[in-house]
This record gives sequence, C-alpha cells and structure tokens, in this order.
Amino acid sequence: MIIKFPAKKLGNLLALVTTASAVAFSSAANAEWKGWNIHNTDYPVTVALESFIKEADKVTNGRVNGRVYNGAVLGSQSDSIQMLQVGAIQFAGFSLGPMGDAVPEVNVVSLPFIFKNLDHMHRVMDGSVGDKLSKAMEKKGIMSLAWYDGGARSFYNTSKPIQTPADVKGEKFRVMNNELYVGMIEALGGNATPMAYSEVYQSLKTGVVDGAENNWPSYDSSNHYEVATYYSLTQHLIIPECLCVSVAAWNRLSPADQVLVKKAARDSSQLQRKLWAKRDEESRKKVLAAGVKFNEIKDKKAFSDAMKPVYAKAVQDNPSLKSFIEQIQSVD
Ligand code: BDP
Repeated sequence: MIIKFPAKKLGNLLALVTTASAVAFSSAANAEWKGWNIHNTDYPVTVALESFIKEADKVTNGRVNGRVYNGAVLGSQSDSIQMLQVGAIQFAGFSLGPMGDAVPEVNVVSLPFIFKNLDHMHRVMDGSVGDKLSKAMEKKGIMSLAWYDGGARSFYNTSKPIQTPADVKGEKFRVMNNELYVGMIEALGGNATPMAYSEVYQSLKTGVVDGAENNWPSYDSSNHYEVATYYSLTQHLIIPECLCVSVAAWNRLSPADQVLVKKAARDSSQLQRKLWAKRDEESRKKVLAAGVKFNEIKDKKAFSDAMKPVYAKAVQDNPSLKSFIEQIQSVD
C-alpha cells in the first residue's frame, strides 16, 4: 500500500509528532505507541483509550506501551488520520465523521438519520457492516479494533430554538470536516463552515458561526454551552467512534500480541460505552442547570425528509454506498 502526501505536509506532521513525544518521552521512544485524542481528561473516550494502552502494556509485557496525547496536541483530526496512515502515530480514538474523505465507504455512517437509535448503531457496527467498514479502512492504512459511542448529535445555536427545518434557514453552522455535512446543512437552507473542533468556541463567541451540532458530552466539555445557549434535540446524526490503530504498527506485532491487543481494545469499548451512557446524562443535567434553553423536536420526520437529498448526492459521489445503506436499513 502506498499513500502519497505532499512532502511539506508530511514533514510538518512528523515534526509535530516528534516534538510532542520528545518532550514527554525520552527513553525507549521506538517502542512508544503514541495515541491521538481530541478530548480532555475524564471524557469517556479519554478514559477508555488510557485504559486500553495500560492493559495492552500489561498483557504484552511491555511490548506495546505508550500514552495518550489528549486535547488534540498532536494535531487536528484530519492530521491524525494522515498520521495513522503513515505510521507517525500508532493509535487514536475519534468520530468516523471526518474519515469520509480518506475512506469513502465510511461516509455511510455520516448520513443523517441512518441509524434509528444508539442500540441500532451498536447492532450494525458490531455486525457485518462494521466488519466491512473496518476492511475498507484497513486498505487505507487504518484499522478499527473496536467501536466506541459518540451519542446523537443535535443542533445548538446562539439566537433561537430550532423547531423546524425552516429555523435553520440563513443560519451559519459549523460542521466537522466532511463535504457531506455541508450538503446536510445546505439542504435545510443554512450555510455550513467545516472547521476544526478547537476553533468552534471562539467562532461561536465572535459570531463567525451562529451554531454547531454535537452530543451532550461534547457540548458540555468544550464549553460551547456557555456561548450557544439553545440546544434543540434533532438527533440527526448518530456517528460511531473508533479505537483505530495504524496498520503499519499493527503489522509489526506478532499474531499472538495482536490477539491480546485486540482483546484490550474490545474491553476498553465495553468500558467506554458504560461511561458514555453515564456521561450523556450527567452532561445533559449539567448544561440544563447552567441555563441552557432546551427543546424537543415535535416533527423529526420534517428534518429527515428535508435532509434526504444528501443520500442521493452521497450515492452519486460514491456508488458503493448504495449497498451499505440497504444493509444498514435491513438491520432491525
Ligand atoms: C465529538 C467527537 C470528536 C469530534 C468532535 C467534533 O467525539 O471526535 O472531533 O465531536 O465535533 O463529539 O469535531
């Protein structure tokens, strides 16, 4: 497998990783597994990733050892995808949302209302569709060892409740880096700006964007609730997250170690899902107590109908999505 990057971009990525790890880790650097993470301490993804690498170290007698770099200090999520592909980092935990560019099949999980609820997403991802997506990622240098939860994403904004699709008209929304989400907002008559997570707080505060969309825990941990105080429960996206490893790092492990590391990953996903359910509830309560104005959506079908054109466009751009959509819809 050959992945090409412009020399300058790749140089920047490698410099970033080398500097960050040199600061934190001076001995046995060759053996260190560097883990990328966007979230801060105590977040369910963070705790699960830390538990994974600790367990992997234990069960392999230190043959796999490393640490998790929180708060996206190793670069943005788009950077992390490329760093996994070239083996500059060894593992990461993140939303599959921005992965559509690198692995087009994965865009199926970014289609609005594709999953009925969290349980449905679990059944799909823990079954054959999850395996197929993992295979597609593997061809691009990234392997998913386990699926994590990312809850359901809803709109939040600074000026008014979103009750119907018409309320999105003319509003500027931040989306994750993926053209599909731009189409999703445009289908509602809004304007979308793809932007790194780290820039959203300031952009909401200064009016560069009017709103964004995310699950309760991220709305809480990013402090976006302080500056965008209307949260409207559209739940238009349920996007799985992954504990992913670099195929380059994976291939250096013995088959026996691969079995052990995979088990550590699966165990960490059990932990993450438990922590997620708890945190989802805690974050919801916390932001509501802080004064967030929250509304349910009376007619969710109005949103899914308005967003339907996104499906046709996605299939047109990537015909292989058609069969993935059908497979997901056929899972009860
Ligand atoms: C969070 C995901 C994280 C994304 C972030 C975002 O856990 O991976 O980067 O949303 O909106 O819910 O960028």
